Amino acid sequence: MGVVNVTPDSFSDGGRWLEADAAIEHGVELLEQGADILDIGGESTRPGAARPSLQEELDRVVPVVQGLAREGAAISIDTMRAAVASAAIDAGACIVNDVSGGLADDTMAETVARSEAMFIAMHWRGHSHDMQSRAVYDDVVADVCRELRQRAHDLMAAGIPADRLVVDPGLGFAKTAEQNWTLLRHLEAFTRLGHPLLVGASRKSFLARIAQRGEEPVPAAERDLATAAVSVVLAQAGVWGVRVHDVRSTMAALDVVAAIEEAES
Ligand code: PMM
Repeated sequence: MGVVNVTPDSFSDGGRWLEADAAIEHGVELLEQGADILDIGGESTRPGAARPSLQEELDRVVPVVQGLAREGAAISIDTMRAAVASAAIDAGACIVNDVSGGLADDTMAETVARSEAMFIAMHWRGHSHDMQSRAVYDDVVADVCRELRQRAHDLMAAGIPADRLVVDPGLGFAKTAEQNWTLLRHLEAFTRLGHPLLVGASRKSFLARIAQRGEEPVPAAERDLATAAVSVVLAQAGVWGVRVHDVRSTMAALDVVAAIEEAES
């Protein structure tokens, strides 16, 4: 899954169209590099980020979904708003990726249930402005598993069939760096939940110490090698999907895993 973030800093009309065109071009590039799914998002979930209005989010993502659906891409819409999910499905999206797992908007589950879209439910404990204060667990693996199992149960009770539900442990969302590593060490606990598993580690701040050689943390744009290494671990654990910004490096990593799996035993 390749990430297409449409989160511009300026909102002039001209700028908006340029942003959409640039996002579509970027999405096409990710498809050429081997992405199976494009994840289009119009809201930044970085700690401290302000939420866009509903209208702003719609204006950002709908033209990009339409443009990339026309290219034949399988589109996932990364949103916490049912109205955005619904508009994106109408525009050609077949997956709704909700970092709140349906908790941020209580009409999300029924909206997805009424459609034919798949739903990705990520583990979430609250909006990004104060989420790191919620990174408190007795046992991070057991607690995240229990909360995700409960979420999957509630989403299925709201009408989303089990075979349309993907779960995600939500690396970096109300988790410290150490907790992210612990979750990656215990991926089997999540594959055992009985749903396909998606994991998003790409360029996250817990990777800032990987290959760090001086005082300075490794900047986000230089974390793709570490991300690709995590993709190897995820593929070997049998996940359904990896959500990454740089598709080329992760494709190389996944090709290595596939070549080893196909080699004579
Ligand atoms: N991470 C981000 C955004 N959306 N969706 C899922 N399912 N899982 C994630 O881990 C996830 C996500 C934040 O990453 P970005 O802002 O760097 O794209």
